[in-house]
Amino acid sequence: MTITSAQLDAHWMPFTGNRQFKKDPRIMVAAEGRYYIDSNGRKIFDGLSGLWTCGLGHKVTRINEAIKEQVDTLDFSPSFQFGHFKSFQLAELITSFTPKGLNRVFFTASGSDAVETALKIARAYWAHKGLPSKSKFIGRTKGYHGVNFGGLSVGGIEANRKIFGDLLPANHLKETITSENTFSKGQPLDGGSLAEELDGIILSQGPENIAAVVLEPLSGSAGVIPPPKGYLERIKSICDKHEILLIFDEIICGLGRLGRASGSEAFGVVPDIMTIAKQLTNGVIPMGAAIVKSEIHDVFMDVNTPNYMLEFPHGYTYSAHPVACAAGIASLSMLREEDYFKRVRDIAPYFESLIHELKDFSVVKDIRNFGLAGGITLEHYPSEPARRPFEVAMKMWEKGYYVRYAGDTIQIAPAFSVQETELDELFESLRDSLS
Ligand code: PXG
Repeated sequence: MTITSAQLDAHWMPFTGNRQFKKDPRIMVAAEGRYYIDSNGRKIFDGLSGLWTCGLGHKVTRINEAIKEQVDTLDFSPSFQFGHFKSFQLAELITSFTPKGLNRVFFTASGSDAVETALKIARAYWAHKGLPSKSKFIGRTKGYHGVNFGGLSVGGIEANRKIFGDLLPANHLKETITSENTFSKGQPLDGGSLAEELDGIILSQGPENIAAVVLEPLSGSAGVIPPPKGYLERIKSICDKHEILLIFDEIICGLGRLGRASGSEAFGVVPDIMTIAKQLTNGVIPMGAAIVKSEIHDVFMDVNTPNYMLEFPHGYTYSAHPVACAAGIASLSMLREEDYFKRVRDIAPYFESLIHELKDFSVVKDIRNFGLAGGITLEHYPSEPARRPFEVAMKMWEKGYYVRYAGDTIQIAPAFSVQETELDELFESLRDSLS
């Protein structure tokens, strides 16, 4: 099969240099296990598990069978006012992966929707508690929380925000990469005290005006930035002191990438609200969720209105889509039954040792890793930070590797079943591409 120029013109691609892509398209036609096949019949190693989605690999029989059975049984069910069994099964299953206390699941259609849902729950929670002025948010520089207006507001990647005009009121903590903690393996020892800045921001804005702090426990899209030791613990205690909710955006961190069920578990800090997506269905069908503590949920239910009235005027046509639920149940069941979190923890030290061997290249300015996630910051060409990662990723593509290039970083996040020999070859190719 080929692609025509009219077809290329018709599709405006997301987060893509469309002009470059359409001159030299990179088209996937099939996928199995840890590999894609491209339109030239080449086998391509999937170095980012799709888009951090497919930790279980591609063409997973159990997930595909569940989907086929679901479309043949109940292909769609109205998400409002009527239910189907699988959403309740999946919700209960999700709560067996989340920290104790986070046990009410609101389904969404994507990660961005999950973030918007979490922000709306936070504001509405305070309004129900008689504190409607608690409406501002605090995010972090380099944070990524999707592309809708709320997520953009708390997000801290300037390039994603600047052309879209007024956003929600939000302040941003500093990023946690410092000159002292570059090339850290896992959680940096330096930088935990950066969390103290939160206290000052809260006092300057007034705690009575702040709904929530929103963070990725480990920043993913910004290039894999693990939290310094002690950082998240301090953030949590400052939030508690000022009665501000803590939202962990676990869309990349959750469900195995860090070798645990969540970033919360990996780093030992429990938020009030958590968002997940991506690995929830192994990326096969779009789905996200916001999971909240029952105390938060109960405030919504504890209202003096007739019980047929809505408690939370929010939801998506595709919330808890039955086909996504079927994929989610299969995906989560496999993660648990086949002990993939342990598999990630077992291979992570090998991944860590290989990625840090790239330190000797003069263009490599920092390397960060945790679990099966790695980020490499490359030296900028003058005023062109994104060019070198693009060039390196294109060399990798020529060699049969898909790795992600974003901002001034290369990101690597292979499937949970990745073999040591595959990592050897991937990093060997990366060494060649950096030379
Ligand atoms: N929050 C986080 C932490 C994410 O990583 C979203 C929200 C938004 O999810 P949706 O499903 O609306 O895209 C994400 C998505 C990358 C990359 O390579 C990361 C994402 C999306 C695309 C690329 O880093 N993360």
